[in-house]
Amino acid sequence: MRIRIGKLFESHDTIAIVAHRLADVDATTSSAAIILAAEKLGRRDRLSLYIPEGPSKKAREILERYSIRYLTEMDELLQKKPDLMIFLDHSSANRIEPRLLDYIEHKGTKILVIDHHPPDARLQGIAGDSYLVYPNRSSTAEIVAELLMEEDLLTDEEACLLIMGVLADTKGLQMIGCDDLPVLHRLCETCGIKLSELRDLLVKRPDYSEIIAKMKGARRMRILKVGKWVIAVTTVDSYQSSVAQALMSLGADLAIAVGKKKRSVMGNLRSSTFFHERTGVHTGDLAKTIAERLNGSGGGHANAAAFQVSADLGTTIDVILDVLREALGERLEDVI
Ligand SMILES: [Mn+2]
Repeated sequence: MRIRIGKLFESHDTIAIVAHRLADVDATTSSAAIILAAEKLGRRDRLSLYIPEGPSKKAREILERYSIRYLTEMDELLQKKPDLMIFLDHSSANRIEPRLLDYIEHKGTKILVIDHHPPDARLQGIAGDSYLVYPNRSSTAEIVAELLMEEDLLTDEEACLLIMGVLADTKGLQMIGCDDLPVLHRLCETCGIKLSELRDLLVKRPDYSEIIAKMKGARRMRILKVGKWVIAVTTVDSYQSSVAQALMSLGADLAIAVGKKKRSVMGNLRSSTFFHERTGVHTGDLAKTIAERLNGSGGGHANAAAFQVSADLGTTIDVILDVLREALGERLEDVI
């Protein structure tokens, strides 16, 4: 489907851009660039931006820098009676609130999906042919960039914003693909600010409490050896996910951080791709098994997973060690 942003502004009275909940930098910069382009066409007052639960921290800073306001309450959005809703970076209809989906279906509101994730069947059904999805692109920002370029709406302001979207979704270009390069090149030329400077804007200093949690996690770490694999297990009451990640950066093949939260124990697991490929151990399966044995819930991906159980810390760690022993089929040795 051929979509022209300028035409959309002309043919709709009120347009709502809908980012996913807790919008990340990609979703936010994509939205902001469309809003700034609308401003140049004198149509900014027709556009509103809706971010359920508000944007993530970094994304909020970006919106503040560009003085872009956003709505966080669905009722405020519906009061504006948008006749077009543009969904950015959603990937799945599950990320859209059910009440909003009902509203769209009931009112027959037109929608447009712009995304780099392949849409699920439901989202595709809702969008009909009104979606612009390029799964070979690493960010939604690039797709928005192309839309704006086609109509000469891309100035340095939008270009710099959209580069931040690309940087965020490619881990600072580590995950960039060949298909992304031509757009990135044009964005870069138009923006005129060095990529390294834009990348610095996205780096956030962790909170003091997060830094301390990581340090404590390292201090309390138990180091286990299974054959040639190194497993780190530690206890911290908060930031288990960042702590497990920090232990991975120290060199663990598998890292587990657990801690008490009210009456339950939360745990986070991380492993390297190499460990998963060689051992077949899937952290999501480990988390699920641990949870099953301790009346909790758990699961996740091959290299990152989490669980929450109703047990004390000591019992949880014993179960973790049992589950690891079974999964690896070998004795765990403490490294002192
Ligand atoms: Mn994205």
